[in-house]
Amino acid sequence: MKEYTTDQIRNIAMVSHSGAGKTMLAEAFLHFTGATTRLGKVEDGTTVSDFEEEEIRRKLSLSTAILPVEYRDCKINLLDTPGYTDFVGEVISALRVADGALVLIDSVAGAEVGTEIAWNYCDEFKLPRFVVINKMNRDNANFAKALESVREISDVRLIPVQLPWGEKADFKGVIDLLTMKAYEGDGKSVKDIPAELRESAEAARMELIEAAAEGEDALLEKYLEGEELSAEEILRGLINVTRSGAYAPVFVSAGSAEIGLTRLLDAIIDIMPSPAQAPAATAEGKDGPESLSALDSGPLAAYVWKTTADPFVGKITYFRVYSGMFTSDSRVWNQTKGVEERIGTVHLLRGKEQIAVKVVHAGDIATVPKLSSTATGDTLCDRGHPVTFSKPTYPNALYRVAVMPKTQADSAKISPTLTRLCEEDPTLSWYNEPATNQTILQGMGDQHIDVAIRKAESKFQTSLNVVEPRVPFQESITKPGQAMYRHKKQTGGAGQFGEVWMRIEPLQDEEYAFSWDVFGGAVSSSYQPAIEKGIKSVMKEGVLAGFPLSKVKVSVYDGKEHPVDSKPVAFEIAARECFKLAVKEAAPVLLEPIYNVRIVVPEANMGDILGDLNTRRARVQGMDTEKGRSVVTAQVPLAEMLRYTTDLRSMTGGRGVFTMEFSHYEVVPQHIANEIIAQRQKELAAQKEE
Ligand SMILES: Nc1nc2c(ncn2[C@@H]2O[C@H](COP(=O)(O)OP(=O)(O)OP(=O)(O)O)[C@@H](O)[C@H]2O)c(=O)[nH]1
Ligand SMILES: [Mg+2]
Repeated sequence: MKEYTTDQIRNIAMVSHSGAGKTMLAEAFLHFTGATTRLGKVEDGTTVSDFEEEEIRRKLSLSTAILPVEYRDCKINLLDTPGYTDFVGEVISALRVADGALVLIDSVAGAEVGTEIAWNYCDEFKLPRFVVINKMNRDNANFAKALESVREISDVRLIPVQLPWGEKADFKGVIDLLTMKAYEGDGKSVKDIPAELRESAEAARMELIEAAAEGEDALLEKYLEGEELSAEEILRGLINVTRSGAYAPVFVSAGSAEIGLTRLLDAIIDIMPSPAQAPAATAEGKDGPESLSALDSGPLAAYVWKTTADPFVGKITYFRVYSGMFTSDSRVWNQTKGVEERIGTVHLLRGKEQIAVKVVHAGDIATVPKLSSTATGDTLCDRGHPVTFSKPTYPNALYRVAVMPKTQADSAKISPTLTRLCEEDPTLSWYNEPATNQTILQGMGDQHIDVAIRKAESKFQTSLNVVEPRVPFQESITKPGQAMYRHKKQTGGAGQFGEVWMRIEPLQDEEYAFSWDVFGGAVSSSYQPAIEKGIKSVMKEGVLAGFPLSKVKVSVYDGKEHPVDSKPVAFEIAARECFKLAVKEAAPVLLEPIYNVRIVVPEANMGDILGDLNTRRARVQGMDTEKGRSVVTAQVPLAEMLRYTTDLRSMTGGRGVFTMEFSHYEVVPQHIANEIIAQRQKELAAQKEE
């Protein structure tokens, strides 16, 4: 690949609902521009973008691929993101480093849930965007209807710069309103606009000019005075209104038929900003926020937006250079980690193909293998000019499973494997849940987890079984209690003696508090650590049903010791038993985690959703409508939400989405608590027998 400098680069993320044709359109661009000799197909697993084993198997994208399209002496770094909502983390990471976005719309389905999610993220990152009504060759393709459906979800005004030349099987090409020409097929053959389309094209061009005129005061004046705007002026106006986010220009295409390619590529190069034209990046410098322009001569500053781990290729770090030049065989400073990294050979990627380069110019996106400490979200820079870029916020996990090793050999690998998988993916995480003694893997949905489990197997040879996670219940007390316990073993051999008196009471915010209130030396304070150890072992294991105790204050206020037989272990046992008795006195209860849940569904589903929430012990907090969709906020016990991702999808045909985050712990209603306790005691008894 040729070397491209900042002005010749465009970083464009392709986003949409799953299946709108991003991967296929990118494939068409690559084929059209000669990067490939043959047009791959998603169905056959032969596209440049979907090269991972799981992508080929599932026939859809699971992670963002970089597809540089070389055209008109420029390089467009297309970031082909996955549309399936489980993989939204990939979309967020790509948008973080893009300077513009193509939002693809299936001409039959129109705007869908995934479109709206992607659209909102484009808003969040303030990205200029194009709307591409794609798959115009499909049987029920309808340009006008698809466009209208996007208007419904968009605060940005939409302005067609193209009209379809035919629809469905007759989709021949595009009518371009900037040049007022008809572009047949991929666009190489340029014709006059067919007579029957002239009138509608004229009308649409008037609207386009009006929108473009808004881009500059002088243009607007000229326009209002009835003067004609030149082609150059119209383009200039359009550039301004697009980059400011006032308008999103609309295009038409059919990737699989390679229709509508040239003028869309032209528009990306002409209208979308180069890294130098995009708003300067800001990073946190030594003396506060610092603005970094995409200049080769600036201090080095690069943001790591993606990391992949592979046992064969090793770790690959994806970065975007915001300022300065990134060179092979150099050293850079990782400001986030505070370490220096040795840089080997830097690569540009085209799908899975790695192209070694000596230098990456400001604004470009590239990769480097085998960095030891660098992770996604880190900033790489000059040691002498340290800066830190901000990391985007990723959604909280919605779906949890408990994972267990299939064999003994897997058991040793589980923790390093999970750690490496989670390093790759900011929306995937794992932890050991002490309350249930399970290893929890959490992500965005069942497919997300499924892909992770398969990767563990194929990439890291770690086989995992998946089970439904237990809810991390806790135990606590609701009133003060007290008890005494004497531990005495004084027959034969060395004796044991310890006696402890304690009072306990519920705490509000703190997990645990201890006070030593023994007066007159009834128990010497050297036994305090042993006594606390006894209490803490019960705090960990609970009294009711084996769940950890929380929010308890313990005061040890009396006891007795024996000059010879008292020893730490005796006091530890006494304290443990005494504490158990005190807890039983203090009206113990089971607590469960409650989550704040926000559900967004089509209005038609609202009744079903509320009815269903009722069966989940939810407390509905509010109902609202937002862009024609219903929003419900509620507090729901986690125990009732374990499979909500799947349930909501089936209730709404995939059109419902939700987010949830931990709120607090709350007492479990008695009849439910009884069931849980009985069940848990059975399990604990079974474990003991084993
Ligand atoms: N008729 C028609 N089908 C298309 C077109 N583009 C893509 N397809 C088909 O639509 C399906 C989805 O295409 P993809 O390119 O994988 O869509 P995507 O947007 O990348 O989907 P995700 O990776 O899941 O986000 C595939 O079966 C394609 O063959 C098109 O222009 N016309
Ligand atoms: Mg795809």
